[in-house]
Amino acid sequence: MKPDVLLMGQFFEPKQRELEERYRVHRYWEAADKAALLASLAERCEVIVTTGGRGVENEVMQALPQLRLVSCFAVGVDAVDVEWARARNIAVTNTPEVLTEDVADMALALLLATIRRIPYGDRFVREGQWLKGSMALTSSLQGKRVGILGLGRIGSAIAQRCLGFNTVLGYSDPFPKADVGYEYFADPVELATWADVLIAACPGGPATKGLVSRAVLTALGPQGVFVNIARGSVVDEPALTELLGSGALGRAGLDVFADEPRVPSALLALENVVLQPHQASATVPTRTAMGQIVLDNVAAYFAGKPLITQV
Ligand code: 8YV
Repeated sequence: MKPDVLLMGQFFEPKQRELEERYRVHRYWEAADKAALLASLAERCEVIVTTGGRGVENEVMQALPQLRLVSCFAVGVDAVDVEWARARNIAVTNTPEVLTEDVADMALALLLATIRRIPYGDRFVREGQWLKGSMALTSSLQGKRVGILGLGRIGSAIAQRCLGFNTVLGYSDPFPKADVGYEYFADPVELATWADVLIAACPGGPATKGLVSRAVLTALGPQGVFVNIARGSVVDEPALTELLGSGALGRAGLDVFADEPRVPSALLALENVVLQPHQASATVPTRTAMGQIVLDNVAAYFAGKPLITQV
């Protein structure tokens, strides 16, 4: 009989289909009686598959005493209590590396779209405003001081791209990197004071919750640009919205939000924001590769082999 897998939420359809062909997959979100589903699986379900946005509650993991693996379709596993799972001999895997380049591309796309007002220019043409005159001049990315919050794989890839725009790089990270020539700032407020542009590329979770605080955003200032491709949780979203609305912060390019897919109406109303629906890794090749890693981790587990990407 096929092994049982509890699936917490939908992921890349072709790879979800493969999962459902190989295993006896139970769709948690479709269960009319979720407690009954968990009770029926308690003695035999060893694997959960989930996504970065859905995660899995500790109560669900607790209800499955045989659980040994949570395979997460995401590099960010902040929606899974990894320490709680680890303490109960439950491995958690993610999908690193394969999404780095697309996420870094989205950071630069958002940055350029925000600084050069690309969406506004598109509307300007479509709405016939060009017939009445030229669009206002914008700022330029060239020569700007770019501060990166979190110089991990994605932050480093973003930095590489920024160098191509003749920018000057600075960063803040819990761990200074000996092998980079960028200016280091231990304090995000100091980084924001120095920078023209601040890009959040740090992991989500309790350690970075509200890291981009009102003080950081205020330090970035009225000409400052904030880009977030990390997690909505890393920024004080109400402060961000207020400061953008008052002009105390210049512009923002946002791919992630505190309560996805819901975005505060006050943020939606602002013209100095470019918004994306958490699209950074959402390309066919990257989502295919992420889905394959999810499947490979599940297959490795059931084959008694080492996991591919345990966090
Ligand atoms: C995920 C992401 O696809 O990898 C991550 O951490 O944020 C995305 O690439 C998303 O979280 C899926 O829910």
